[in-house]
Amino acid sequence: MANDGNYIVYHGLLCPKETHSFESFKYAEEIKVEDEDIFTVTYPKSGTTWMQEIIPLVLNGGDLTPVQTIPNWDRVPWLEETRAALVLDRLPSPRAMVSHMPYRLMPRSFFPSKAKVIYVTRNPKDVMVSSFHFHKMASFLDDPGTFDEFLNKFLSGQVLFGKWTDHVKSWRNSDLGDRILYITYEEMVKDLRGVLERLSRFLGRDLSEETLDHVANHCCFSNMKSNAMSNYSLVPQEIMDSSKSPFLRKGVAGDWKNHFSPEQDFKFTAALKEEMNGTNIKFPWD
Ligand code: PPS
Repeated sequence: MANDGNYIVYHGLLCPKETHSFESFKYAEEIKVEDEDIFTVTYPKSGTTWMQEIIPLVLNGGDLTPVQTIPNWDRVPWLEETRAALVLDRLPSPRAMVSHMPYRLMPRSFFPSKAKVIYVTRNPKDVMVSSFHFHKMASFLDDPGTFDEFLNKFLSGQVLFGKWTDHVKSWRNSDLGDRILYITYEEMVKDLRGVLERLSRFLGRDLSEETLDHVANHCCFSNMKSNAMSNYSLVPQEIMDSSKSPFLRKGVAGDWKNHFSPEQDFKFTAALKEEMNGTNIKFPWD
């Protein structure tokens, strides 16, 4: 592990010092994972906050109390962040957590456990766009530079949690069998109700039609954007400045088309195709 300005480097991955420390990674490595634990794992900017809203509602039959009273970072905390040590032990069972960890860096006791994983993937072009705007509003991250400069950093993995392709391959190739459910952000945008049905089956919750409608309605972009427990407005402006770019920014699939030039699109597509070559992993945007 090393220090690099705003970041610490953990197993070659850049992570913000604002929220991560060497101790927090050690804590994550050593936590005792329970069989009932539920991890939502994402590469940054792929739908983490959305799942922090959805999972508690699916688990508790649509009761809005936690999502209206507990900030998302304490409601469904990050496994690897410094707050984990303060809040994980106080979570109700089953514990729901989020993580940006690649598969190999999950807690040691995760592998032999029966804990479940929901892995959310998003079109990497939209991930990059979302991340570019996030770097402009978050004072604890380096300035992203120009869009072209940031694109080069993204492709070379000099961004938070490393290369998108490494992250996705690590989880897509995991041997977790029916312990893992794969979802895409794009499916959530297109058919949140259908995703909720899959999720509730996966988590062993039998939700009524009314409850599914109620959860889908609560978790739409506009409702989450106005929920102070989920929109990061509780974070001081000097740390996250929503006047530069709101955290819940656009919430759509395909915004990359408003940012990429044809040359950038060509370069990005070619680089990813090469890295994903031979994996048989297919996505709705391919
Ligand atoms: S982070 O920093 O890794 O936790 O970010 P993450 O939450 O994974 O990703 C942020 C993007 O998810 C969008 N988002 C949503 N989209 C649609 N509907 C809902 N309800 C929703 N909630 C969060 C958020 O707007 C970010 O995407 P962009 O493209 O920047 O809008």
